Amino acid sequence: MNRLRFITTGESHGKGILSILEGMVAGLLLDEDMITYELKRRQAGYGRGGRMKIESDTAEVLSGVRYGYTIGSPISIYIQNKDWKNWRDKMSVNPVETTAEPITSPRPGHADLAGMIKYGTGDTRPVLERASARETAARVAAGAVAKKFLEVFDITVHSHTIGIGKVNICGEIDIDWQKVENSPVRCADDIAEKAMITAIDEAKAAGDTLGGILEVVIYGVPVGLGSYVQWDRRLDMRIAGAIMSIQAVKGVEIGQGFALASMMGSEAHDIIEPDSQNIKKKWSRPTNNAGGIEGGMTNGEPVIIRAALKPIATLGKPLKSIDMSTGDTTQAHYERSDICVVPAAGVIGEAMAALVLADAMLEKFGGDTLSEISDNYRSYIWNAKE
Ligand code: EPS
Repeated sequence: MNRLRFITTGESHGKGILSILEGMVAGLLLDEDMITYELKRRQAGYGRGGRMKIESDTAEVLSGVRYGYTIGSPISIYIQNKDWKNWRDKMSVNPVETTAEPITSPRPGHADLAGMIKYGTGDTRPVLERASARETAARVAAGAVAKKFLEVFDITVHSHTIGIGKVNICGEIDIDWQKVENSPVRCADDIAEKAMITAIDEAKAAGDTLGGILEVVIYGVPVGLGSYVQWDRRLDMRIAGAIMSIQAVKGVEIGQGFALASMMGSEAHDIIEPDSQNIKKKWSRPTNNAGGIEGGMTNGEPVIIRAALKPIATLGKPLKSIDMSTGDTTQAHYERSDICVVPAAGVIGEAMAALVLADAMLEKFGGDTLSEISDNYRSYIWNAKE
């Protein structure tokens, strides 16, 4: 990212996780409850394991905010791991007399195997603790700040579930975002929702797991964020990288993505029509196959991002693996896990997309205070109308 930077720290069963976001303007209204609200959204979702009954993620802002407003310095947000009390010995920072048995049978599809070799651990525990999607709570915390910032410019970020396993929503549906928020699988299609829940129940009963597809939709994005002038300024590349970095994501599309490959040019591209009714701009686009991005820049249409998640790598009926200490065939390691995390991944996708868009807004409109960037934004929008 060019103007914003953020990193996360923490292990899944350590004391807690921390997010540090730097580059946010001063003067943004922000409090802990706003961030906690997003954390709760990430924790919900049908298909989660026992861990979510233990955790009740709450944001504690350690720095960067005073009297309810950002002050321009790094914003650090701490989220306590309630489960830590059960892991004090296994995850002790200080040396202990009796260390935990090493876990030596890597799970296919997980970071276990490569991580053990790369970091020379001889044990998957240190690997899985950080590779865990628990880390995404810290991303959502940083993303909550980015979402709050975007809201000032009437940019809103949503997500919904398009598919879980083999169940997909039927074609184009008018998305009722409130309904999505109330759905246990974050799906606005009633029929698909029921089938998704059944699919999760069946996977659980079979000791198996499920992936799926989520979609992030962003409204109110101004024309011209990102640029075509250099590969690393292209906004679609920046969005794709950020979304791909989410644990278990194996594919990312913008707009119609892969489906565009089999269309004729005449059906793929979104025609431009005059629009005299629209006071903000002179044109309209009856379709949005491009997903709001053309030439690496936003084109003023909603930005639409899809991500495909592979099924969780921890299976109740573990897959074949080897014991890395002996080389003998064995079963992969199993410990408590989720069955399906597609609904949660939607909220994480929102956070990552919001961070990239906030960065692109800061890059385009600059400034160190909210009023400075707002002035620049207004002047651009005003001039673009002429
Ligand atoms: C995860 C395994 C499960 C998930 C966890 C990610 O945790 P545990 O091993 O404690 O049962 O619930 O996700 C979270 C804790 C979370 O907050 O999303 C894994 O192995 O990646």
